[in-house]
Amino acid sequence: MPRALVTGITGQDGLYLAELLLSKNYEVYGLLRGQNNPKRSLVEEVVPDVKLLTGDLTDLSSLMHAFGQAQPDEIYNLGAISFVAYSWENARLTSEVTGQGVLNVLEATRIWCGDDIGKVRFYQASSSEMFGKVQAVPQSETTLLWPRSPYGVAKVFGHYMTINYRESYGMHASSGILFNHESPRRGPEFVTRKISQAVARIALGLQDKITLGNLDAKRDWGFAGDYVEAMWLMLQQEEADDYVVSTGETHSIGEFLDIAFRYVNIDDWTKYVEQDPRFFRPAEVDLLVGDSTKAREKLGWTPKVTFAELPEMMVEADLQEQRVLHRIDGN
Ligand code: NDP
Ligand code: GDR
Repeated sequence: MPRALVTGITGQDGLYLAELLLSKNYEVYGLLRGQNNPKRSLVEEVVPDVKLLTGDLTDLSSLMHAFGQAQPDEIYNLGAISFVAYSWENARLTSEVTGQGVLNVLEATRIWCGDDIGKVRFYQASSSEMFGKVQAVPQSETTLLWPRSPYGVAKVFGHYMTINYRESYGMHASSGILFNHESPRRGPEFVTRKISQAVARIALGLQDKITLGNLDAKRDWGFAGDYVEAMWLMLQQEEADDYVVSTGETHSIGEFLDIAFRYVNIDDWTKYVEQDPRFFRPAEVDLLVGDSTKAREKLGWTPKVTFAELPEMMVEADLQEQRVLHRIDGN
């Protein structure tokens, strides 16, 4: 039975990846931080077969201890401070967790492997935010990086450290440059979930409006369940490498709003949406669209959920959640 250790187990991707690995008969270990993590019960409910270990990306000795217990064949480093807006307010912390945290996991892997560097395969969750002020359209593995936030800068550090450990030590270390991916499990601070939750609540009469920032930004949005499959595929390859994972389509926040509101029979969303400078960013990433030819050709990966299905899936899930929360009859 192969063994996997997943950091960021409480996050959106951690849960989908754990489900995927368990379905493939892996023994899955998840790294949980904090002495009383409020998301422990969620993990226990969604993926009860995952074995939880405590540790923090900023604490090398806690990672070494987790490695000793999990004895992993594969390590998926998904843990990070992942909210871009928050990274300006907590730049140093972001650099320590999202940047240097990667170095800690790589170093723990190297030390734990000892003379047998080939015994572990490593995945790093890199990000399209590294392209920031894009230098080419669409963006591929060779596009020049130009991060626009402390989060993006920290991810660039982690990305190049991963490549460096591959080149320096011959480690099977791959970096997935994933474009935005969403789901009903997306944190409510991210724009898609903020919208789907608000649309559900507006439709049920629980909320009057939603306040957003820049509606013109364009993103290449896919479904998280599809994207974790690409992570797993990367670690099944003979050679470690870097891959862009994306749909190849780009859409504005406005288009996401169109579909989400239409799902609850509201054709004109303008009277429900306000903009507030609070939600604008000091430096914006205006347009992201990925070229995932390499992942499609080498990994045989392809996204299944379309852009149009994504807001509908998320609004539907939020309608159900809000109905349960507020004891509203669904009929
Ligand atoms: P989430 O924000 O949902 O999850 C982040 C995870 O990191 C949580 O489990 C969180 O734990 C954990 N974490 C935070 N700080 C620490 C720490 N100090 N030590 C250990 N763990 C920590 O992110 P996603 O699931 O959406 O993303 C997974 C990874 O992929 C992240 O690295 C993200 O940056 C990256 N990524 C995501 C994309 C996306 O569109 N979703 C696109 C490209 C990259 P806790 O719950 O305890 O806070
Ligand atoms: P992003 O996701 O920054 O792309 O990072 P987010 O959903 O936060 O923002 C997307 C775009 O929407 C605009 N926006 C708003 N964003 C939020 N959160 N809240 C608002 O009210 C709002 N109004 C407009 C933003 O300005 C931005 O342009 C995500 C994270 O998952 C990262 O960890 C990951 O690396 C990248 O995707 C790829």
